[in-house]
Amino acid sequence: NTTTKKIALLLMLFFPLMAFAQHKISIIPQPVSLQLTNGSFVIDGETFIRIDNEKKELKPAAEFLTAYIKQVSGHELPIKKRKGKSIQLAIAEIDGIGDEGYQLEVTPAGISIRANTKAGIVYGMQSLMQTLPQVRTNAALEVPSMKITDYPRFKWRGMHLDVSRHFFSPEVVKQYIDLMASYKMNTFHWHLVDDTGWRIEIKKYPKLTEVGAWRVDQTDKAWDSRPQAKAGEKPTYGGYYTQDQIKDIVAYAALRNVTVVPEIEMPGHVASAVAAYPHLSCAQKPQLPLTGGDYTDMSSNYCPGNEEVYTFLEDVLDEVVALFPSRYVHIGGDEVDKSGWKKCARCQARMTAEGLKNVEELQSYFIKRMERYLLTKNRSIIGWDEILEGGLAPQATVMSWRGEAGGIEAAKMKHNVIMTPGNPVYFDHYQAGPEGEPLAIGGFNSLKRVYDYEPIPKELSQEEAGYVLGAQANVWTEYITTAEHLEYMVLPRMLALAEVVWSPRESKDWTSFNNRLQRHFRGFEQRGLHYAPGNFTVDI
Ligand code: TNX
Repeated sequence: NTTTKKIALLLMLFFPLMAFAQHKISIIPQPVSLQLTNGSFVIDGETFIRIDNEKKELKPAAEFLTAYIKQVSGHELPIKKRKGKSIQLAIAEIDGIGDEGYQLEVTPAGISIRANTKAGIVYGMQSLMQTLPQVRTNAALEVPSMKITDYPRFKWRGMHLDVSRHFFSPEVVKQYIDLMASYKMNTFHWHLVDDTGWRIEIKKYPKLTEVGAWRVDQTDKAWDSRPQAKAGEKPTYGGYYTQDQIKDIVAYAALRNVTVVPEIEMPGHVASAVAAYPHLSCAQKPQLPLTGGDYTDMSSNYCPGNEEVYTFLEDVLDEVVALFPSRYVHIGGDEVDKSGWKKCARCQARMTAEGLKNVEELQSYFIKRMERYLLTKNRSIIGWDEILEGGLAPQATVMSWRGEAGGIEAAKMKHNVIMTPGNPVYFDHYQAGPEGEPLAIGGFNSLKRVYDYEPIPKELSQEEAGYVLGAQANVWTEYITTAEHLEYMVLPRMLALAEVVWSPRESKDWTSFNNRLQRHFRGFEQRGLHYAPGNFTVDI
């Protein structure tokens, strides 16, 4: 009948329009609520950024937005106080959006971003920037009218980067932080120490970087087997960050609401430190140059029986906390081969003196001592889930990497937990293939598996679930040799994780995510970013 026909006709007209409008707004992570309204606002040479005078704290945020708009349009928007055709940034008191939420409203008269904090303002800007072109254009910057109310599900939205197995320059680290920030990831876990390289300048112990940052062994299985490796080209094994470079990176991250959490590994994975200062290990070998590869034997761990080790680490941590304002310092604790400690007379003496029954308790003694020291500096420790063995330090946060079991155990003990299970959030694992993919450590974490990840395990009660601060992807770089390769491993999987940790659980929708992803892929192409393009919905 005619009514049905009319409805069908209306729907036919309406749906393509809706699809078009939705396509223009492809924000990742999906906002809590997004309503499209009528009309649009055009940012042009007349537009200015409006902030109230007394809110000086918003000036850096305003400048950040100005720089972006200038980059994509050439328009240099002035920052003013008055009303008019503007993008207004305002700190307000808004219920229900917490300290990272924001409201973004676009009408034909102007744009406003309101939030309780600077962090929220910056996230509102990130959402706005996702609706704008990604590269320089002469087209009008037209933003559809809409109203967004948005806030995160988890407070720890992390990305880790191992800069020890391969070194990445400060520029690459900044670009990594930039990418994180565009997707509202807020914690950068910087793995600065491992066997293959000590990457942070410590003024009191210059050999850490003079010796410990430079490998002499230049063979590299991962690099040499890369089909794309060109003759004569070599990845960067050596290097470190000066304290000035670190301060600069920490400030760069802070402007984007990214907290940098340093990881200073101990008591294992420290062949680099031991190469520089051999008296720190039980073996007490003479100084040797640092070779490549991972070590787990007694000559590459700190000696928990030697008092000088604690003095050394306290000195190192003094310099570390002066550089990083983060409340947390990650002190590692993973994969220590403790068999050497059984053969070490000083370790045995320490165990007797402290009444420790086994080497697990010796490691726990070590970690607890470091926690006590950091607490005097008002810092809390995070450790990999091995720190549960032999007794968990009283206030430690546990990073659960060998699956979720450690995290579940810690949450039940009322300790904070960050979920980083190897499956599915290790981004050093394959995302497709393995045929045609760059050589990676085993494991298969497809985009879909990352998207389907749920950080709250079923085993936890509602109260226990409250101890799960959030989730994080870890990016180990044994096989990741260049900045391009790093981009490829992280894009687009980081976008899936961003939606896991930011968007409401009920609103997760794989099809919608894939549709929105297309616009981001175009942006990556325009910006020359490497990404894994496939639609890897088929698991192997
Ligand atoms: C385990 S995850 C490690 C790293 C390796 C990684 C490779 C963790 C705490 N330790 O040292 O790089 O596997 O996937």
